[in-house]
Amino acid sequence: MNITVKNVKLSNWIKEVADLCQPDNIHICNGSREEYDQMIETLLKSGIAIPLKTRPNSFLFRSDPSDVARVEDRTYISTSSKDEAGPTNNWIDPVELKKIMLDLYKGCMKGRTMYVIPFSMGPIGSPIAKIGIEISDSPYVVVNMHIMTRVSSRVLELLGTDGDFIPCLHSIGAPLAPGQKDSKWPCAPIEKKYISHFPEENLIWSYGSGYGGNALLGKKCLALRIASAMARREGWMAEHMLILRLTNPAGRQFHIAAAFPSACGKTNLAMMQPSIPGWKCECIGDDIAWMKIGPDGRLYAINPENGFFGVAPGTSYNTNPMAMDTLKENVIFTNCALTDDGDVWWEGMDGDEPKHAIDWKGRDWTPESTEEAAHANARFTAPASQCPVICKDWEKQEGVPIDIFIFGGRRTNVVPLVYEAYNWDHGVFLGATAASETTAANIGAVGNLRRDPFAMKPFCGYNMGDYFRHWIEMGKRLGNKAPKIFYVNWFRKSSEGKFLWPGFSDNSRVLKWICERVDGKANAKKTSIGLLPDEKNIDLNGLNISPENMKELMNINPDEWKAEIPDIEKHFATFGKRLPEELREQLKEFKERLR
Ligand code: GTP
Ligand code: SPV
Ligand code: MN
Repeated sequence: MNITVKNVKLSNWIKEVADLCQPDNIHICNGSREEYDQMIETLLKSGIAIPLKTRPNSFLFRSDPSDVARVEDRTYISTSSKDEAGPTNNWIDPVELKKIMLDLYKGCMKGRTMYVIPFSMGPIGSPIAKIGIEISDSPYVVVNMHIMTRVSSRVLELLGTDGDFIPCLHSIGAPLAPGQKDSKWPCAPIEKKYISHFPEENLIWSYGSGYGGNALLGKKCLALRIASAMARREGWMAEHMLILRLTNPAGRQFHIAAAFPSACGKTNLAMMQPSIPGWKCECIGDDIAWMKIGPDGRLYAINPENGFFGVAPGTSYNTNPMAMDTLKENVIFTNCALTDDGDVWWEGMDGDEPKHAIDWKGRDWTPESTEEAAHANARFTAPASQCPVICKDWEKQEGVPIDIFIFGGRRTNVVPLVYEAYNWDHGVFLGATAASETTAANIGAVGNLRRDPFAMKPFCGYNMGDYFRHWIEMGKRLGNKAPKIFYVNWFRKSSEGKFLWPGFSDNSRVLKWICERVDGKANAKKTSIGLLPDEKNIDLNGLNISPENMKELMNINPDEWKAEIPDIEKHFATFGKRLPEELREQLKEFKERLR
């Protein structure tokens, strides 16, 4: 195969991978509309993509039932010493892991085309953007990368002959023998899946899965795991955070970055339309924030992505109208149900359930069916530019100045609707001890409470103890310009198992209190866990919520919090000497306040 690319490192790498994986063809992607259309055409012909009648240029894909989410158990941070990866990551020695994976990669692209995808995380050419090249044998990955990142031949031009990039090697791990019929969603069995990161050499190797964060390597692999390790070396931050701009009735802008674990409400909050009059919310990003200290000493955030890979179930005009309006055209849907009139459907969509549909496994479905029509981790891939409330500054090179950090998660009980950290170090303590119930965004049990510090447990590319230290140090550098830190929980339930808080657009009521705190206009009371609003401080105008519910939402039960302590101690102990002294001190003070 005669492939010419100017960049020496890239040209050598392409040759090396081709020799190893032995594809039938090589295709260098240019990111054009024609290329996208052509790929879709091929996917349609083979019956892998299903065209939707009601949404122009939109298609449904169904994955293999074994390949429906990220695989944290098969995700590795491969540093030369285990200690560098830390207690929250899976680790295999890089030499050993590479040996295992080289064996798997050998001939793995036989019968397939190898796509070389040049992409930029962040606007092309921006000083904070990072260039990646993904090599993949999945056309589904190519079309998704087109939406989620900036794929362009301009990226190759920018690289020149000697520019550097992050190599991201991906194979679905399903070579085809001559004449062998392909399956609709080829992938490798779970024990052969590896999502591997070599942060010491900025390298990503993924094998065996075609789904989401396992395969679209610009997202979690590059923009979080590799980027977080780079960020710590270089003094910036790569976080699992949405970014939004909230404007109050007086016209003052607040920029908020919020970290919630997977499937815990980032996309919804990022596009939220306030239910309180006069407040305006605009979306800058829904999943990842890269932040640097600017010349004025404040922290500036950019969204390195180009699209949304959002959770479909639960998305409706009622809950997230701006997402629904984003999904009218040019969308890839994965593992949603197909209605008889050729549209997608999922649980929680507006209106009545369809009387009949084809479920995500391709079987007939009716409301009487015992299984869900759409998989709980069914997703949409849509261009960010299509969001009606995308902020005009969302691609601004210097980013937006962050005023507020919010941490949170899914807690059925214990954790109140909102509280404020006493100071930066206390805020870092709240982030470091955050716990949340697991969701369908990862393969594994759902609803299990686990510590998910800063919503980064699955995404931190180095020792989490050092990551805590990095947060402490960023606070020192930011000084009085540091964002204020808050903690929220939209998911507290009553004893009958119903959500106590309406959530969604009404979360604006909580954000309003947060902004007023930052503005020095709202009161708060000191409690053992942090600063809580007085009940009358949360604007409940026009909201039909009982005083009992509000009371329960704000309730702090000291016994329940005391019961958290042993688990926090156990969690902290896993970091040994790497746990910053400041956090040990915070835990001590917390225990004293609880006494
Ligand atoms: P990832 O893309 O996996 O990182 O998820 P995410 O954090 O962006 O979560 P997303 O906004 O997609 O929400 C996940 C699920 O939680 C959806 O089913 C939402 O409908 C639901 N959800 C989001 N916000 C709220 C809320 O305020 N209240 C309630 N009850 N549910 C919510
Ligand atoms: C998440 O799980 O946090 C996601 C989806 O945003 S994935 O891209 O699969 O990681
Ligand atoms: Mn996410």
